[in-house]
Amino acid sequence: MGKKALITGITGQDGAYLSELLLAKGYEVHGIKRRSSLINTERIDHLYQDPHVENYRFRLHYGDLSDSSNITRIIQDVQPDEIYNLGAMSHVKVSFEEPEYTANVDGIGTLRILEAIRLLGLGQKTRFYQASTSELYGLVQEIPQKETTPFYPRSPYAVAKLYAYWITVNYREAYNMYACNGILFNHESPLRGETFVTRKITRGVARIALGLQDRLYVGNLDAKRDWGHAKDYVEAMWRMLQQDKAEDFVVATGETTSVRDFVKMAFEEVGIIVSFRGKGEEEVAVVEEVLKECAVEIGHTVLAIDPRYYRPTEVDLLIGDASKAKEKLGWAPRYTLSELVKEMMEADMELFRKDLYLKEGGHKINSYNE
Ligand code: NDP
Ligand code: GDR
Repeated sequence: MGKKALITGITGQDGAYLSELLLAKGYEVHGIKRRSSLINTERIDHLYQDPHVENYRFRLHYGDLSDSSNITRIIQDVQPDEIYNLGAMSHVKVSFEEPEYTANVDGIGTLRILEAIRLLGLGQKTRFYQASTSELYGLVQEIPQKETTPFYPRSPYAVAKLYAYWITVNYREAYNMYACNGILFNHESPLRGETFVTRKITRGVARIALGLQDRLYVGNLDAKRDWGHAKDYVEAMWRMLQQDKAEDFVVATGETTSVRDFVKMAFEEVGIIVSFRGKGEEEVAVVEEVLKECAVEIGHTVLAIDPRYYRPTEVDLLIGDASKAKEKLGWAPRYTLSELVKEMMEADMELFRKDLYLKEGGHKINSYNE
């Protein structure tokens, strides 16, 4: 019999990649999905299995991290060997608009799972992974950031995740549970949510190159992030739960890049060379050269600032030191940033070529790009 895993946030970016990984390893995978008025399983639809077939190993349960009786019942039914708590209101900017909800789901939601494991008497059976984040480091205290770097959260999201981090440590120490935090730095992919900056950029650039959009509006171009590929990062999550002893680990590439440079790289992928002009809110990106056939002209402004995307408090610089993960988990990233950008751009070009085809056929296409 393979192991059983329960994943919260299975419909998200990491949930999809982790499900693929665990199914390939022979796990029975259970996931919690929220009821939604629209179908929200697009990222995992390829994993769907007919529940009537034999050896049915991928199961979804309706649930929500704000509902403790629901969480407890699912854990009781599934009796998982491993729980990966990936569910969260994961958008930093949105957390300033929904701080209380974010605290409930991202902070107390973690407690709800830990308490369920404890009260159901699964403390010595079920291993627990908490999706902690580099956002905990917030205001720069040390460069690069590692497991011992002090935390200084800068958003309601990060403060909620700080609670989740410490309650995980506390349950490990108080009840001798196998519970650990993966302090993951930003990780992206073609499955990344459309409103996070990398995906917003690759979508916007693809649409501009195809003539579906005139200009992209973003916020702070100076922010620097340590961006890796989500596929590499879910492998680290799994490895964290296979050790003799539960510990917390930083997972990062060790390289940092500004949002501005990410923009440049994305445009370069489609043969558009841009230069940045002006400062602050007046900064724009203008086309300098066009190396491949596409729908823009030299001198055109393809990107401008919209201060609406600024955050009340920003995290300026993240760069992680994953030496501990390398040493104890044997983990290292396989993707470079260039490979990541290339994969994301190819996927978004493919996606929007379909829109172009529809538009040329006289159909209305969606232009939403927040
Ligand atoms: P996504 O935003 O892509 O996915 C979040 C998941 O959580 C979705 O499945 C979402 O469901 C679910 N969810 C949201 N609210 C609730 C709720 N109230 N109850 C149950 N489930 C809920 O995030 P990622 O996959 O990128 O990230 C996974 C986790 O890792 C998150 O906890 C995130 O905070 C954390 N993290 C992410 C990093 C990254 O760079 N990606 C870095 C470090 C940490 P629905 O589809 O219905 O919205
Ligand atoms: P982040 O990711 O806040 O690091 O959280 P995001 O991609 O949203 O922002 C990264 C940086 O880009 C700047 N930025 C913009 N961001 C967005 N979303 N939209 C814009 O238009 C824009 N312009 C500039 C931001 O100000 C920021 O500095 C992600 C999430 O996945 C969290 O759940 C996770 O914990 C952390 O990564 C690690």
